[in-house]
Amino acid sequence: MGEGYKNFETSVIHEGYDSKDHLGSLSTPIFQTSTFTFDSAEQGERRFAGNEDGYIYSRLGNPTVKALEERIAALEKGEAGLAFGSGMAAVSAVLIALTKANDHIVCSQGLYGCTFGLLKLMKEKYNIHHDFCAMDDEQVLRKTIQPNTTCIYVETPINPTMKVIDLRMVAKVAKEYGIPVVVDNTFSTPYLQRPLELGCDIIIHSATKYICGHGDVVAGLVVGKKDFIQGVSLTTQKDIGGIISPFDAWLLLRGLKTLPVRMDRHTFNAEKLFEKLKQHPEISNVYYPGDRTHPDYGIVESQMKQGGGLISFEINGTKEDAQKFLNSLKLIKIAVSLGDAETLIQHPATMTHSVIPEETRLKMGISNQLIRLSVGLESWEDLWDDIEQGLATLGNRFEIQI
Ligand code: LCS
Repeated sequence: MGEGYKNFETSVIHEGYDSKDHLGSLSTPIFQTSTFTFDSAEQGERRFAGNEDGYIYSRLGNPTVKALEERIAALEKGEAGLAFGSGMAAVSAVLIALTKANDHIVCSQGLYGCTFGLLKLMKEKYNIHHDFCAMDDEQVLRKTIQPNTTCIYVETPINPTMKVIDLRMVAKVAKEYGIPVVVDNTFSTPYLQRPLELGCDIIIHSATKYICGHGDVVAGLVVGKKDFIQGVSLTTQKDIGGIISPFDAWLLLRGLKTLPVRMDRHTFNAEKLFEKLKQHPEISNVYYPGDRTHPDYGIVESQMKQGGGLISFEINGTKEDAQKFLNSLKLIKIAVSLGDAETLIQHPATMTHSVIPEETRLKMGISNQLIRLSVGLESWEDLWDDIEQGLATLGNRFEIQI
């Protein structure tokens, strides 16, 4: 469980590492090694048998990676953590660990496109079915759970629709059936939301996003009970092999140190832009968890510290209008990914969620006019100037009808 520092802002900097253990090095050393030497053949035997602590080979564990794993576990208030080479390596390791052929998964009504792709693959290859559920009604959730359901898989806020799910309610229902709740906490980070404290069981992150914060690493993290994490570490991670490199683990440890400061600024900027976007005539709908007028704001208030840095909105027009708006931006970059210092914008229907068949995608609330904005750390005024000039290029479209 780590040192147990009282405050998050201290844990992000100190958990999982003590300079006294490393010749006083303030920064965590990068153990850039594939393997570890044994003092004797017998020691090698003891390590492989699990009778002696110590490192063997970097796919099975590495000190730099371990510091990251201990830090994320402490931040999520979990027993243990595990780092992966991508968010999808983390998602697939967890889902494969929790299922066998012919099982069933209940999912939130909306998932990142590649998670959707993985579920499709699991269905086609192993007959592991899934059902989507809005999870806004306890009874409907109970009805969606089957005798062979082995987990509930939730994103909240959901990428990219920003819908939120009441995690306490989902955890309560799951307990009745004795099945674990997996939460993809990528959008919130443990600074804004800690699902384990709300009764959920397993956390997944695409650490590529806010945890890294600088757009230079692809990585994933999982947090959960010690036994579960050890099981994943010795099976779906060890034998499938989606591990993180020591250098990338080091970059994540560095990024984490500023997570609270960055999240406060992302949220500050997003709140400013949300207010502006809401009032603009070229925009029909704006979706932001920090929207105090939204009927689900009560859920947000009860489980999130702030609304975060992501906003989605619908252009009052067509897919082509949405693309024209993106093309007109000068400061904001057209790119998938999120959580970076740079503000990024993308069109989910043709980019991150394009693998989802149109009918299912529309049911999830991902229209052809929907745009996702990952609000960065720049001056919000400069960002708004850019958005405003971009929206102005769409002007006068309705004049013909007057
Ligand atoms: N979970 C969520 C909620 C995500 O948004 C992503 C990636 C993943 C898992 C997978 O993580 P990765 O393997 O990329 O580290 N989301 C992306 C997005 O919205 N734009 O680009 C990638």
